[in-house]
Amino acid sequence: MLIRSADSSRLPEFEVTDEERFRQRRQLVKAMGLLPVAGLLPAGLEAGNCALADFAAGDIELNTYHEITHYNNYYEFSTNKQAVALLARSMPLRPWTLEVSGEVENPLLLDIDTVINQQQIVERIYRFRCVEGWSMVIPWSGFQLCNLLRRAKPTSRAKYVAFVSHVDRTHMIGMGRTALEFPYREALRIDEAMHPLTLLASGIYGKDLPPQNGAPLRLVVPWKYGFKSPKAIVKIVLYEQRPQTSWNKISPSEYGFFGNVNPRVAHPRWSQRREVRIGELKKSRTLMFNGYEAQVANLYQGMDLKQNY
Ligand SMILES: Nc1nc2c(c(=O)[nH]1)N[C@H]1C(S)=C(S)[C@@H](COP(=O)(O)O)O[C@H]1N2
Ligand SMILES: [Mo]
Repeated sequence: MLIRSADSSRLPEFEVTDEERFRQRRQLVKAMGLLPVAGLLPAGLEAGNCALADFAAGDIELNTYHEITHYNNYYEFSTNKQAVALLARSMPLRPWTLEVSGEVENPLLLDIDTVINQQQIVERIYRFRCVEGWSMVIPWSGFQLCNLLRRAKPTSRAKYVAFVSHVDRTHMIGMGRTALEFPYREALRIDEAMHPLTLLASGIYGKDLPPQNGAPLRLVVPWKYGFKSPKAIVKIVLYEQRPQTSWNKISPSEYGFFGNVNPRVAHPRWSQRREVRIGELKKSRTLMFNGYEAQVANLYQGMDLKQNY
């Protein structure tokens, strides 16, 4: 669908694209029959060594820009979702370096704008599901994590990919007020990290990612609960052994390492059968792997999916 080069993402016309025009353009693209309803492009479409996922979520209504940017989980600032946007507003986002290290042949230490500008920027409309029982549909822009990892050349020992979020003690005024330890840490198994749906997002609605959503760069893994998508990433480290992750460390029975969306496995506080789409009144059914079962179920063959891993 709407695959743009890094350069075209800087076109002024794209910068001024507002929400309504974004929606209209999407309708147009759909009418022209360019949007596949669901699924990956046929195998063989490769970007370097990374399979390219040209994925569209189908005919689902997008959440508004305002909804996406004013209902946020970002505990470094606050546990109050409505307060995060205001609190995160003044955090400095440049200069910013991104490190890729650990079990790699070619460690990287890159300026964030270099990273983003060198990548093929894609647009992905993904469902997003928080373990607390709410969900949204978000038009991200970003690039496939696989492309960046390939540049760093993972060694044969690399089995896990860990992510470390930024810490700014001056601006992140919520850090002392939760049981969570900071920096916020998350991790994926390497095959999950290399999966074509796994995105490093640098924008929503075609605009730069706002601070409250994890600027300048955050992970998006659409078949997992939201806590698996760390914001404001400064380090990506590859390991042979499974690294510790923030939520799993404080409550493994509530936050399994895998964190795959699964309506059949209840969280101790929240049944996961249904979800509230932000902006809607009626609850809807939660889908296995958040609706991405066809794309990702093969990653978990042989695992008992009734377990909260
Ligand atoms: N650094 C950091 N990343 C984070 C969190 C956080 O508190 N700190 N919260 C997670 C949780 S629980 C969710 S649901 C999503 C929320 O993303 P959003 O605010 O863009 O919707 O961010 C995830 N990433
Ligand atoms: Mo969440």
